[in-house]
Amino acid sequence: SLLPGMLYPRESESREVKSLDGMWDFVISPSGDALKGYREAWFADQLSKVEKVMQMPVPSSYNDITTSRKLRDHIGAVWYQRSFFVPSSWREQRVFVRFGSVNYLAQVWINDEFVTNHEMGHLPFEAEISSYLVYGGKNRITVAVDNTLLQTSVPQGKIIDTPVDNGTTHLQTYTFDFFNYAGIHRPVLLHTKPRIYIEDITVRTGLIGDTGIVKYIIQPAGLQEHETPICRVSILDAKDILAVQEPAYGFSGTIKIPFPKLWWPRGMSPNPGYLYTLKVTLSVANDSKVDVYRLPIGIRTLAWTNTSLLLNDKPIYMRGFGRHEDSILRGRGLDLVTVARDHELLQWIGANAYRTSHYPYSDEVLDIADRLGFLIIDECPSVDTENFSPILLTRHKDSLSELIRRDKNRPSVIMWSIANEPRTQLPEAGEYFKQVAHHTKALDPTRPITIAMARAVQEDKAGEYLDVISFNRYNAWYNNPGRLDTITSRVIGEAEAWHRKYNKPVLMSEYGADTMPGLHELPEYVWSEEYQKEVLSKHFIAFDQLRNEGFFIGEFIWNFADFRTAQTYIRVGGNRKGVFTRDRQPKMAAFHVRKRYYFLQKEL
Ligand code: GCB
Repeated sequence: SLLPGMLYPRESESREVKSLDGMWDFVISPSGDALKGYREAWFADQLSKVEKVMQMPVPSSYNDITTSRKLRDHIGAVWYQRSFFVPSSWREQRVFVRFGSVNYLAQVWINDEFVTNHEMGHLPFEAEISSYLVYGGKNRITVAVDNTLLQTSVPQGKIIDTPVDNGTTHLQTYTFDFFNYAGIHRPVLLHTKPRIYIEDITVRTGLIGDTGIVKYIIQPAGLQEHETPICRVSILDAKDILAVQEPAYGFSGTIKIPFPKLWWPRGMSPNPGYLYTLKVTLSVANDSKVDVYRLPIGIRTLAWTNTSLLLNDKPIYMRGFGRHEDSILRGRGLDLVTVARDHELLQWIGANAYRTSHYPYSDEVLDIADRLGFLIIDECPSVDTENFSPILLTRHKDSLSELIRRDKNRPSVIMWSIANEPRTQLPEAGEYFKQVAHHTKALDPTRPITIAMARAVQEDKAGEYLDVISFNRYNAWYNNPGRLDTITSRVIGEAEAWHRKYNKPVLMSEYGADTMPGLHELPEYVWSEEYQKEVLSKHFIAFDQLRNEGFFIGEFIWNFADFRTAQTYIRVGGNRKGVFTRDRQPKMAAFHVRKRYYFLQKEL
């Protein structure tokens, strides 16, 4: 890939990590004068000297923390700033700053200097800042964050002028069904690397007979032409014991592990999610500094046919959810308590899979998925894609380049979702998705690709470029609300039609019903807990029949938990299709889903 590496900052004997999370100074740029901060160069001095600042926690979305409607619904730039100290000893190192995610546009200054910018939420970026720092002294970091979505951003939105009581105002509109939370959403980490360092690692694993195969490629950085590097790679098991006695040498190579412990998903092994550690050591002759990086890896194979997805040569059936990174007050900000609770609930309910709808989830979330053995459909941030243009195509491809660069080594990631509910009926959609698909395949031929489809089978123009067909459909909700008697035959009919048209494996990536916890009614009536349970049940009947037909590979309820959306009269505090509430307690249907998911686990 043409992008530099994006290895997660991990401490080692050669690397230090220092978190900049915590309270930052925060200012909203005035709505009448969006450029004020830039004009007055707010980054060039202490923000609190020129503006009235408030304290804003990082990581978090800024929207739901205060009582201000203006801040919740703000469009345009906000400014974050804090100070930090850098020890003198770091002068011998390279220093980087890494943002896990800033939504949507970020510009970063260190002291008076502009150091980097990044467009797109939910994906990390970093910059070397060695030459901007004061060593053994105080430094300042300033970040301007702009949440504006346009027709050329990923995802797309529109800014419209609209009349209000005292004139007109700009309004951000978007068609996707989740609140456009903004801010510094994931950790901000300072980290050091030696002068010569390991920039990237790519690992592919396989199995030949009883031998595990680990192929690796190391990308070094900082080497001078006359220097002779020594790159040494070894593999440790989960107990930190060498899995193979002899290390491998060189920037690329193959390591063979006899009788490896394979990475299995939940339910297919008593010990799912087994991880080894790939330990890489890089040094050069006559330089005492050695860089060390430890990457968790899982040994597994992945293959697919026109009817199934095979992990370690066994067909897999996925039972899970579409989810969101969303929680009360924090919005889309990384919250480890919520992350831990979600994975407890996913285990309690017997799920083995989820889709990172509708954007890449944090490194921290995927670390848990790797470790617990969840199967992940990893989705890029393109949702409701329309008005296809060359610039949109470029950004869309960029989103996949950045996603694959970040997640390529993860055993849990078994599929790339290159879009959610794009307008695939449009004539331009065919060529557009052909290009996105080719781009994705060129970056990673080892995983199948899919789109969560919303349009009708007959009119679709994108399916031929995919490996797996996923479809979202709301029978007895948006289509025929209240008509539970329409679900089973329609789901079966649609899944069969997709398979007939494209001869590829099919899964249902969304289905469900909005449900107010505590609302009960018999016979079942829309929005009641009984109705949600029955909608799911009718789908289960369809899935059981489809599984006998041999091409159906997974069922994903929409949604794991209730989540916040833009304000509209079809949403009560947000989307209520969760099987769990927004504060992560079960609705009635959760117990019902649990019975099915455990039954499926036993059967497989
Ligand atoms: C969909 C979308 C999802 C929505 C869901 C709904 O098809 O993919 O983002 O939240 O429907 O509940 O309307």
